[in-house]
Amino acid sequence: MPAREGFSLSTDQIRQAALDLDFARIERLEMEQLSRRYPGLNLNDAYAIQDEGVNLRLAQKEKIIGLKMGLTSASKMKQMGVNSPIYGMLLDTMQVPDQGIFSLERGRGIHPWIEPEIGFFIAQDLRGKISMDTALAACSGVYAALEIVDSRYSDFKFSLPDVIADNCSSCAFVLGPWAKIDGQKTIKKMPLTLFVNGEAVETGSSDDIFGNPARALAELCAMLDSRGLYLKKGSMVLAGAATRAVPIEPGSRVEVFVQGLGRASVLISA
Ligand code: OOG
Ligand code: MG
Repeated sequence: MPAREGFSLSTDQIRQAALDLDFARIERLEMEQLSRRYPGLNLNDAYAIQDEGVNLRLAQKEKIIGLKMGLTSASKMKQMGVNSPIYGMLLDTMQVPDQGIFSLERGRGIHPWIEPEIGFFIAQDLRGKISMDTALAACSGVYAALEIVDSRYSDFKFSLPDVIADNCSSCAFVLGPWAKIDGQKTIKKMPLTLFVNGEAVETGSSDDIFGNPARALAELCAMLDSRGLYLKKGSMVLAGAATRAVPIEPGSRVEVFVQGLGRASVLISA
């Protein structure tokens, strides 16, 4: 069958890749990077695999509640060895309540890591190439947030198309209490700290996220626009981790504190 324009994989291969990634997630088994199986794997293939994987979960009655940006900070790009922002989907089943429990036993997590983030609630549709101010004006709230990422690939190693196909390592997330947005100053240069069992393990600033987390939001709109998509009213958005991610262990309590914004925390159970 001739390849579709812009894709190196057939629709059958895209579906099989999505099924394999979903199996790895559900069974908590690492798998080989897709780019080893398909050396020509490109970004169109990768987002198509991501879409197909999300569709598999929608068929299981899970719901899309927002999007996440990833690899928007220098610390994360360096840690993962991938230098380009990516986006993935957040599903209702991924949300853990603030101060709630993330249980490794309930079929979640192969080798999960946790990272400090800033989240937004989008109150109006956002489309196309927009400024940071336009992006912020469409948000009604902002949150201190934690994201638990868990690559389905062996040793948490991947290329850019691999990680996109894997819904950007999405696993779980926690939003702290909602805070009102009051223009740029609400989210600018806020120092933040990631604590594990009360000990500060990573420190950074909100501006480590793409220069400003609102810029990550505007970039997300531009990336969606290039695929004919837009950010829908009522979505949650995670702007990307400000610092490196750290592995999580059962029995630990992880908290992010964002100065001027608030906290979010989670207990990790076996
Ligand atoms: C990919 C997802 C990156 C972030 O906030 O940078 C991400 C990964 O690190 O596994 O969520
Ligand atoms: Mg993240």
